Amino acid sequence: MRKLLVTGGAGFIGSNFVHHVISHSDDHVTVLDKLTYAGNRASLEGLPEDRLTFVQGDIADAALVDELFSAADAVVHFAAESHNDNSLHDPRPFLDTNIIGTYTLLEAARRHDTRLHHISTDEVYGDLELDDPARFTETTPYNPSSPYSSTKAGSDLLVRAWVRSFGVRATISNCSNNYGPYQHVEKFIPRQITNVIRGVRPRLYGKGENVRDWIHADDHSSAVLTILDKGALGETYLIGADGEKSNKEVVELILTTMGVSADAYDHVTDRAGHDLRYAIDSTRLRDELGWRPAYADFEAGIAATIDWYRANEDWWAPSKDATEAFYATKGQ
Ligand code: NAD
Ligand code: TDX
Repeated sequence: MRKLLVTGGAGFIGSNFVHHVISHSDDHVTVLDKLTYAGNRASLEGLPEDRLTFVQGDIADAALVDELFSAADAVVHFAAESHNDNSLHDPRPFLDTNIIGTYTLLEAARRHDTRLHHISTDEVYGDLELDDPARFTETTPYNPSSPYSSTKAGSDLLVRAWVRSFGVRATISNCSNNYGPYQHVEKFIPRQITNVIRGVRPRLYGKGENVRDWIHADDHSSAVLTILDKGALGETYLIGADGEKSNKEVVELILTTMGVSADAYDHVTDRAGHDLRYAIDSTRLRDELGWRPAYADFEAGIAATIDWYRANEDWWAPSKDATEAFYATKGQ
């Protein structure tokens, strides 16, 4: 039985990964999570008590991190400040968690020679033109646009340096946009679904032409477990499921799936520095490690996600008003 430490395990993707690991392995999981506004203990409910230990704390707390690393066989690092719009408003927590927090984990991995998998994003590569046939690969140069993506890029570069200079046994994955249950209502898809549930028109930034490459969070989790088990140390793997859609297409799909007219949305102030298009080429992960996504049907995945938000208002309602109050101050 492997002892896994999962940082950020009360967040959207981290909690999905904890559920995935507990149902697909014998591993014991310890979650280290600060429970910021984005963390929710309820996302881990229903798991067997003998398989999961929850520790509330900060990944930048070196003493706590050292103690937890001394008891772990491997660490999967999801904890981050994750929302671009917040990073444009107040970048500081992004530096503290994404840079200093990752540095703190790397130093502990070095001391204890602990296997570490670092979770990152396709946003480190910047953006692509709408008509560019190219997609991001493991060799695309870094070119981040926002305070969020630049701190994620910085954290990736720290991991690479600790691998090369200190021999830390780490891998990195850069994934595209995730969707599914338990995603915070600040993010695009749950924001629009919960708006429609409340009778509010969805809000599209700018013209809505921006393209994101959507993957179900379950597929992200299966890819991360594959890389943890079979990935080559020191290497980077891109995770994606060929899910490119414009924001306009996604909003129209949400509206029609929820029985509302496809044009019942508003255009609002665009995001500053808004990346135009992301697209992932995940050939390496598929060819070298044999990973395949399970969700081929985006429409079905969105319909199931809508059903989940309809059935779980208790989970998201406490965050909704504060989130919308923040957006209102930005004209969004
Ligand atoms: P999230 O915001 O839903 O969750 C982040 C979690 O980290 C929360 O539980 C929060 O409490 C915790 N946390 C924040 N600061 C912490 C700290 N200092 N110490 C300990 N815990 C802390 O984020 P998410 O969408 O689940 O993203 C998880 C990871 O995946 C991030 O590293 C993000 O960059 C990456 N990622 C996300 C997406 C996406 O579409 N959401 C895509 C690619 C990569
Ligand atoms: O109300 C909205 N209207 C809108 O048009 C919101 C919240 C967003 N958008 C647009 C902005 C983006 O083009 O939708 C797209 C998706 O926005 P977000 O959900 O904020 O995601 P994004 O900025 O693409 O980043 C996400 O994917 C990569 C995650 O939040 C990151 O953590 C991850 O690294």
